[in-house]
Amino acid sequence: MSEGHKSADNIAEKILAWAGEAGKETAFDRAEKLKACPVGHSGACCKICFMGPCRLVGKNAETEAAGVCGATLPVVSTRNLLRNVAAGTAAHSDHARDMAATLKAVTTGEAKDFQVKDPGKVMSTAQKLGIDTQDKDVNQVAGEIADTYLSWFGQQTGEIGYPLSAPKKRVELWRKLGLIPRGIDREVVEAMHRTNMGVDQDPTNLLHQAMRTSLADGWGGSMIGTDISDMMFGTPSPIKGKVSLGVFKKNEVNLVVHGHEPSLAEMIVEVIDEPELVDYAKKSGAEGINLVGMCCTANEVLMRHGISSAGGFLNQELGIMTGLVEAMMVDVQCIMPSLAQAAKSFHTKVITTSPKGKMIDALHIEYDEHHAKDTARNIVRTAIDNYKNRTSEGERIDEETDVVAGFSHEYIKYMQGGKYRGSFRPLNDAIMAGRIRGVVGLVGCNNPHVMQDSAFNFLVEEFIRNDVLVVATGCGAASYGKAGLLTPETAFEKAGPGLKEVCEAIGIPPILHLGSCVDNTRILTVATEMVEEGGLGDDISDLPAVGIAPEWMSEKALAIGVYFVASGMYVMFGVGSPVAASKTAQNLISEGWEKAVGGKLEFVPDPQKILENALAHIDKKRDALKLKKYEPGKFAAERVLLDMAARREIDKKRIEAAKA
Ligand code: MSK
Repeated sequence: MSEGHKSADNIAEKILAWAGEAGKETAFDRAEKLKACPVGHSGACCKICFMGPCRLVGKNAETEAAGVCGATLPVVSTRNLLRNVAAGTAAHSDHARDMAATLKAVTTGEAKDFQVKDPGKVMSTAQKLGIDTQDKDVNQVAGEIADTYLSWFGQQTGEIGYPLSAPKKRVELWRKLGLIPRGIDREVVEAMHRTNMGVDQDPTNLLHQAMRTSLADGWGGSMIGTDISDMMFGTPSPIKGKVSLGVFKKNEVNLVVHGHEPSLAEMIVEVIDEPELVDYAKKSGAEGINLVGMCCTANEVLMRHGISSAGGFLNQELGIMTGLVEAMMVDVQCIMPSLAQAAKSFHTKVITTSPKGKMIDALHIEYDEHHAKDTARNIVRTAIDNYKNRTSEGERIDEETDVVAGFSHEYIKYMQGGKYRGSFRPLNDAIMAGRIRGVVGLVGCNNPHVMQDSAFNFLVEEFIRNDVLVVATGCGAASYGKAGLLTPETAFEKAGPGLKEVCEAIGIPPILHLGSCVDNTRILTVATEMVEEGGLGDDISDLPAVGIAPEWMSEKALAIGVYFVASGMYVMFGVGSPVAASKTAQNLISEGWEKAVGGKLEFVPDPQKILENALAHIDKKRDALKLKKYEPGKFAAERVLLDMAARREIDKKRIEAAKA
């Protein structure tokens, strides 16, 4: 961490300075005080049974019995990693299960406050799932989709459906290796069983299950979560918004929606402008009600409604420390347990809403999809009632940054060819010609052991300067937003000549905000479409593309990283490695996985090294595809804008492919 600075987010820095003077503690302070235990941090601690915890630190732990039971270090570290991946998969997939239950309840009329807002997405999803839509209305089809999804959780044998939409070669490889998940819950449960004391003792076998479990996330739970959100709340398209800790309004009731599942937040968006609630706020002395997002719920409501975001994971305590937050509604995942404590010195009410996520000292208003708007109104009123309790305590900064978000994969395709001829051809052509060097998914969490946003912002600027298109999700996307990098104008100043030219021609910024952490699956879909468009190989592993999570902290991030690897991608994580203690484990997830599935996972704490590795990998993939060597400003051929004949040719090929 650079001396004296905890964050590259200027407003966060100012609030942290105020908190330091006011004696308020944050995760940034606790991260400095609580040095991580080096044994656990490096994956050498086993606490699976009560003969331990065992520290596998002996000089021969790599090869000889080192735990009381005789476990070696590679067994313990890969077992820990598998458990992490299972937990991350469980989180995303349980989110998806709730969404599927809500979708089903919408179609049966039991969740009257919701509707299916994107019938087009329902029909395209049905087509992807092989559901017959003839003579059926949208509701009926959506009901069958929900049934299909719900069946995938408890499925015991066979294959869940979404992985089959990956490129053909990838599906064949997965089949050959037995990696297609049999059922989402089954893979998580089996991961827990295998890592129980005395079951799977083979690091390669444990890591095989890590890949299969992660695929139940990326091509299962997370993909379901994204698709249902699009069906029910609308598929995102570019929209303007603001991201910053300065988005709270001094004369209005500030209500924050924080967490991950978008259903209740969507209901709050729907009721927030109801005249009775606005009048109620005015009667309470406020000028209005200001809805603000935090973390991934922020990404969901920003992408669909342009609701302002207060930033990512590490901004949650700082939001409260502005003293301007009347209520912070939370649901599941990435909610700091410190929130209710932090809120105690202010007037903020922390409101938990999920029966799965309660917090001592928080107010609990349980969300029920059957009475969703009533729950939402209750929460808004609770925030309004609390306005009168606001004091002058806190650090308030007026500063907002404009962003453009909302790049669903459907929109990315649309913007390259229009409604009827959406295509990935222009992007593929630009990569083939060397205008765009490659694509990087620069995603993931913040971690107070890294100066907040510093690795993200360094890397994103370097990538676009090097003509690499960046796709972003989660807290990474919030980081670029706060830094002013998500507007086409600002980023165009920083993009390399080829990327700039393509972005101007297509009308996109060089950093595309794709959504929340479940929306990383949009990147899988984009990668699949790029492969299927032709010219960049026949598998995801052929693409000049890299996945990076430079400031990661969550088990969900590990599940995401592993599903990208299993899908054929080179993935790098910053911060440090959870298997650092074991050379064998490190080799198995890098060289071992690369040999097996074409993707590899590496932990590279130095952002400069991440950059070098990523560019070298992109260039290596370009060479393998026999593409023109990337040289800034020198392109292989004149730019070919799609004329009608070219578009017809693409359509013809697509129709032929569909018939085949
Ligand atoms: S919120 S999982 S800190 S991206 Fe999705 Fe951010 Fe990571 Fe949570």
